[in-house]
Amino acid sequence: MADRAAIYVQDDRLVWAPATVLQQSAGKLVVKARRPANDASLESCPYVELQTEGDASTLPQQNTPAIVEDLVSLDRLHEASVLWCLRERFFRGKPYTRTGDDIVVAVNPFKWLPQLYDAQTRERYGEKQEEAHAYAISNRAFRGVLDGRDQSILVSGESGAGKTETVKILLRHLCGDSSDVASRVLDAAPLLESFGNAKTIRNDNSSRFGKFTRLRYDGHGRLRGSDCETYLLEKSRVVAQAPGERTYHCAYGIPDLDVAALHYVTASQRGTIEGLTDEDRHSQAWASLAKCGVSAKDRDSLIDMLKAVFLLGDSTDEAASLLGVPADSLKTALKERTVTVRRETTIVQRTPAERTAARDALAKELYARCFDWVVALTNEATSVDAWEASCGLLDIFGFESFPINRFEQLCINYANERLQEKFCRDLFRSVQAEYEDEGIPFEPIAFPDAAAALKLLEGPMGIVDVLDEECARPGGSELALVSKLKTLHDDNQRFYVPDKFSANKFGVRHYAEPVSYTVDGWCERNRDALHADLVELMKKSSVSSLFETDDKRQKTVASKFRRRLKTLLEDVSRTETRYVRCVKPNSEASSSLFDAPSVCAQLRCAGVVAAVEMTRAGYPNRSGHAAFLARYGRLTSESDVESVARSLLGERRHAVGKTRVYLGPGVLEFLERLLSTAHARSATSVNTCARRYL
Ligand code: AD9
Ligand code: MG
Repeated sequence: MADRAAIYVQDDRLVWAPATVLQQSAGKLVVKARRPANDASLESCPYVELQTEGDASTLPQQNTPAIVEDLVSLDRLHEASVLWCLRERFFRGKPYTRTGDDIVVAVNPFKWLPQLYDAQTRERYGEKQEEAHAYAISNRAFRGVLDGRDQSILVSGESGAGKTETVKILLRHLCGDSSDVASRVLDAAPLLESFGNAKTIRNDNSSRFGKFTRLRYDGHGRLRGSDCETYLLEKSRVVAQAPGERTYHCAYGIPDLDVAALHYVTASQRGTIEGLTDEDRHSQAWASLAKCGVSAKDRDSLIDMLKAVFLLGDSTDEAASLLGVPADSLKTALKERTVTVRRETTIVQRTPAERTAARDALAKELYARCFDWVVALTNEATSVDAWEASCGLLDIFGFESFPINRFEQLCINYANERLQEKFCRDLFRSVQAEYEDEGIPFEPIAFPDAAAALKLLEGPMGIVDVLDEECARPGGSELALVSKLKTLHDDNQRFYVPDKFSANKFGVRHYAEPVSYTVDGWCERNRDALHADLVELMKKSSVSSLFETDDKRQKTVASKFRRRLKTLLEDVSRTETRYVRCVKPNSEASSSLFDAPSVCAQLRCAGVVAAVEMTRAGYPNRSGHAAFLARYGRLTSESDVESVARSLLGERRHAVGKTRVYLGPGVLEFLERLLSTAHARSATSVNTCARRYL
């Protein structure tokens, strides 16, 4: 039977299920669909017979082979084949799949596969690239470093998809032998995790900040040091956590403090983590501090500061004493605020709610500065003045879309919009390069245009600008933000109004999907300013050094983020860039569940299918010369690939490259029809068949 009978049919659980056609007549299609037995979520019914309407030739066809190391080598390319390939690899303990040389898709295996990461495997990827692996990416980056070219690897994916673990895997590979520098660089990771990670409902070890680590090498490819930048630490977690979540890991290891009994942490009292105990995590973190060269004195100050942060919710007196300020001064600064209008100073009493807010703001700010301090300490411990080439590793929050999306989601999605634009640009270039290598004409391909989205987000009078304006304007408000955006961006196709009746919402059509944002509290989140009285008090405290550089006219969160994102992208654009797209196979952290609808949605968000489609824009199918000749050569009397293609395809869209034959839309199906007709009428001359279809 010809292959065209092997297709994918739509399926609720699998999204696409492989099926074979049993019968096809007058718009009716009977297929036998396979229900794979390896998936714990599916009942053990290996085959089902389905009857649907439609035509088998319009459904995605299966590939031979269906399981490949490189998605680009699938001869029939569509979402179904990508999904099926990733799924089968997941169940075979192969979490990595390539998309060309510079993109790896990593499906979180949710169990440690030691054979994938042993010294032998690491070595192997040092010499030649075999199976798809994260090491193939780090290896290529390292080769670039050896040639003196700066590199970066951008790791993305949703929460729990495995970004942080992947970055650690890459880091270990890139750090090479166990030198002193390497161990200092590697020790910094658990330390930052202790201060910046926490248990959330999605991930027991969720990073609540973005991180860009640059490894610095000398001219011989020897690691010399590193440098780390962090983005948008989630401060709100310090004072409250959602049910089932916990505060930052480090809080549970503060000596002499029963953190679970405190006001700021009680919500998550029962939130324990399986696996690493808090003691383990803590002994590691404090040990890393010492290894990073932090003095006992600095360590004690850090502990006092952390204690003060978490005690603020319960005992202002104790917090004040730990911070080295008089308790009365702290109480006053929380109770009252000084307002200066036209050089006249008055004291305004805060309402009880405002007092709580001021106290929480102080706790959050102190924690954020503790975190920055830890980052600075690790940077000092690994800093280096001179280097020949760098390799940057970005572990950044993936695209987010929840039932309610707030300011944080806007920032995250804004970052993803920029990164996606870079991803598409790089991809475009790689497609162009492939066509050049193959010696076939490059025709411009559809390129998702991010300009309108970026204009809306970061352009003049875009969301960031208007939000800043509302934050600066006396009487500015979130409702005014929405109404101004409606007026200013009415004609931008990336902007939309999700709900005519809610004045506190606006929508952005992101590259992944439209997201409706709820603006309540955005002005405060964006200003994120500690009142001047509290800043002044902190400048007199034992942690004054952390407040020295405070600028009164501090920038807003959104505009700071815009500036830093711009710098990040400028830095990255000066490097050779590779990508790891992490995918979460299920929300239960199970190594035997593959939630196809969710994976499919993630692939869309990560632009994986779009990437493969773009690679194939002009020519959706391709085949190596030998495979093409072996399959279709018998349909003609010709023997070389060009003549076979010309005689079978005539004017139909195709191109013969140096190593591959590229086929335009519908051309593969046409060839397959020729083949099956030839089979059916093996007695008839093939040329007659060909003429019938031409
Ligand atoms: V978040 O956005 O910070 O919430 P990440 O960083 O994407 O998220 P993380 O790397 O923390 O996810 O991975 C989540 C969990 O998946 C880990 O704690 C591991 O238990 C598991 N994981 C991830 N990658 C691997 C792997 N390569 N092998 C085994 C893994 N387990
Ligand atoms: Mg993480």
